[in-house]
Amino acid sequence: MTSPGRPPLGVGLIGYAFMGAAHSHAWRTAPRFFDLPLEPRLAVLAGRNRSAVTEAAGRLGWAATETDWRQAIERDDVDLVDVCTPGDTHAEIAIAALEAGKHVLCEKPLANSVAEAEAMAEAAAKAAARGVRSMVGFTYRRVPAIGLARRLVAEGRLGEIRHVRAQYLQDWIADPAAPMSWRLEKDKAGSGALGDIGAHIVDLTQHITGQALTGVSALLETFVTERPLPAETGKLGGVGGAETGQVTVDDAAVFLGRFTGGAVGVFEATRFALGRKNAIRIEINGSAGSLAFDFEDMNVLHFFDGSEPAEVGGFRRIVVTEPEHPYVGAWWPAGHGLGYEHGFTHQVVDLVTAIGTGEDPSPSFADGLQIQRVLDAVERSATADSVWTPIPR
Ligand code: SOE
Repeated sequence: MTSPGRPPLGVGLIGYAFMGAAHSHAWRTAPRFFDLPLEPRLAVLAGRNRSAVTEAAGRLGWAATETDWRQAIERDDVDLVDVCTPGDTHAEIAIAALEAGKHVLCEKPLANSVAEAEAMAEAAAKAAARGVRSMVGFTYRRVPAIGLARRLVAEGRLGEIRHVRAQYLQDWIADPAAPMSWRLEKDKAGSGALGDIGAHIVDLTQHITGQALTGVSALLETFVTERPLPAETGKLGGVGGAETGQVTVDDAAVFLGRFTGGAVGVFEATRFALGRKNAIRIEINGSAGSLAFDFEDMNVLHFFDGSEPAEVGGFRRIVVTEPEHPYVGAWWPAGHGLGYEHGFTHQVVDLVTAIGTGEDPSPSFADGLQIQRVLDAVERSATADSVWTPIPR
């Protein structure tokens, strides 16, 4: 439902690749399905290449373009800056926007280092005192089945949480001929599978359980250290040319963790799980029940209720498409299902609602900083000799 009578919220989006397209869709769609306190306006799209940003703005529905993000932030028709650039520019753009009094949505992971994330969280706290809001884009929190999982844990249906098992599995660089991308350069991305997709399962498991990780023991691996430079730029993947470049990030991250409530966790993030395209698998076992989720079947949550008699007990396959489920009431009749893009739309809904009602959105930059500290601890653990115990031959 569009709400033209509502006060406008001018949005400036920085970046127009994969995430920029997903965010554009969300900004356009959210007010058409949800009753928002403010009316998002797709004011300006910013990117360095004039012809590419002009083409993207036309395709994605933006009213104007800028080739310098600073100009976008300064515009009077921009109230909120949405940062969809590689991680090495998050801190500079987000802090400048907050200081200019603009609300900020920043893609995950929040930054490329703890120091940057600390500066961002500090800027966000100062801005919040002036009513300027900020949020980090851990969109999978907004998948209805994940919302239901969190609700079941909060209601005590799982009892005391003992095991957390989480995997984020992709395969888009499993082929050594897959070309270089900014996601494989430490300077630009901060880390590899760890920050790009591992950050999501850190956020999701903490969000569902309501517990924070207190420590980790990790290993990181880079399977392919040199790749062809891209012959053409694409979304993910693309075609490689004759020249090669160095991969400077991890291809896979594997770690153990402990949670504040006493649960133990096992985490795995890789872009080498051949055949797995975007599998986010989470299983949680508590003293009273268990739940399991896989993003490749994202409209389903498996729930085991330990109080049921053994003869009829078993994992229940809940199809999370009922109007009672988080976010679902605004969409289609039961059974019709949602997709990847809906998480981004729900993110816009929650952010605009928080801004309109004067509340701090979640996950905050402080939450993003906490996750950055987990990523940093994983990297430090993986390089510390003490965590690896060789087996004598
Ligand atoms: C690439 O691995 C990527 O686009 C991540 O950066 C996103 O966060 C995830 O949603 C899909 O995969």
